[in-house]
Amino acid sequence: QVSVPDQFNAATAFLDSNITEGRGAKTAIYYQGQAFSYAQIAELANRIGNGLLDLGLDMEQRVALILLDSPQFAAAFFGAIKIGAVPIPINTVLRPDDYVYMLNDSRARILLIHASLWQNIKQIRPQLSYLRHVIVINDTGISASPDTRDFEQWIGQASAALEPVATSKDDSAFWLYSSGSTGFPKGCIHLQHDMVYTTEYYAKPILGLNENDITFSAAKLYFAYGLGNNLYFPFGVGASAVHYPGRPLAEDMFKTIEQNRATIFFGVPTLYAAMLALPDAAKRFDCSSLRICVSAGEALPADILQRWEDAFQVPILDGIGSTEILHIFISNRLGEIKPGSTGKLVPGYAALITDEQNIPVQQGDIGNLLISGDSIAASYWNKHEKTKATISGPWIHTGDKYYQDDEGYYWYCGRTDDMLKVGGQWVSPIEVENTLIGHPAVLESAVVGVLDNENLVKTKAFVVLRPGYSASDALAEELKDFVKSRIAPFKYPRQIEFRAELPKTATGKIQRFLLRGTGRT
Ligand code: 3SK
Repeated sequence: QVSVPDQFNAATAFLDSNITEGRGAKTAIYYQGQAFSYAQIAELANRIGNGLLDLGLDMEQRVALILLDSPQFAAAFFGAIKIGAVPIPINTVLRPDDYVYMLNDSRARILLIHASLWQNIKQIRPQLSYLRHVIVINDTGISASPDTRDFEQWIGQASAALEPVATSKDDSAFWLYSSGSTGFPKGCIHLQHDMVYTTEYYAKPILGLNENDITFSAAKLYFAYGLGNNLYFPFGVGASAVHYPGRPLAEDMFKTIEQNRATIFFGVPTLYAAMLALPDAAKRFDCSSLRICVSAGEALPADILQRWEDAFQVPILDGIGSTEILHIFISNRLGEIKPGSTGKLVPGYAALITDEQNIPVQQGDIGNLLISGDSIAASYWNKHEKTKATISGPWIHTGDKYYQDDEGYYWYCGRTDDMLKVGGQWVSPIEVENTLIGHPAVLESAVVGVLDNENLVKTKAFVVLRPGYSASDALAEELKDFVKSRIAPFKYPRQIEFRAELPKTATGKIQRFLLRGTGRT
């Protein structure tokens, strides 16, 4: 049983404990050929915490982090928590409108941002009603605006000594934004004790994570998945993490594993497929340091798992987590992998599979998956109705359809809403449709998920053109670029099919299920 004392500060437990337990000189983070010790990260966290206090940030006030994976990210996250403020790691590849929403919804007072991302925010700065200070981490030589502060100067003026604030185990620690099929993203409020729960129940027993490990996560730290994989899990056991600030391209992943002798690699199915597609990867790259790989974000097809194991002799543990639950709650285990299944319940969590009346179904029948466990977000910020619809008592509706087989393994069967997981990231078909309709050639569209040759979900748009426009490959490419330029680029439809009309019910509702079967590439 995991027990967290009433007075508890997660920065003390996950960062400073490494100093008090004698690991100050140990490498906490490998970053671009350099090693940063726990003592260096702890000192940087203290300076950032003091810098935030100097700017007047109070307990519970939010500080937004639009940062690349880096030692500064780690230090900013824990430095904020140490003073009882609330860091919000935010996706670095969103569109300006998304940032306006999240920064205003959260009322973040301070923003820490990497210089390469500042251009996105600069243009919307006048719309950010609550933001008081912007601190730019500038290792690029790009000169920041006069209305921002330089990170190095700012921390240079701050003290390196900082006592943690006496937060309670149930104080807010950090937020993460989660997106749904409709409406705005929802700020999930995670509490000081949540990271302890996922570390004790998933990272230690399922992954056997220990201080000899070197973690490397392709999933970025601003995702719940990456935050655990590559920050608070390794810090929670005194291991080392490899932070990679760039795009997770297949070849670079292999090189990073090889150069840093990573022992655990965390990816998503699309990336594993891309890594397998590199010719002679197993001969060209030395992955012998890996003892385990992990996949989440979308269901891992059995074929990808098998091919990976054959090529690299390392198992992939597939699991499912959510931003709301913070990390993986159903997972395969070493020596007990059932290819194609999500695995069994992680200790510390309970599951229910129910019908539309909320009555548990018979084992083997498909239903809606509910989970209980003490890492679930306390609520959605400022979204009372959404909170009530999602969290009831100890249970949270995951929005996933599952069945459990007679050996206790869970099998993913799709979503209860229309949301799609593409390359490990949520895509709302409705948002893509609403974007396409903004193009002058588009009369109407329907976006669905279709399986590619690797059994991975890709978005496909069926488009009816306005009179005067004719279908062509060039127009299809133009529509893809149009979507990329309007919403986060990863949401663009990978295939576009022009149709004279879309299948509809008598009342005019698009029959998406008739389109879903028509996409395999
Ligand atoms: O996408 C997932 O399966 C996941 C895994 C761990 C943590 C968070 C998420 C969303």
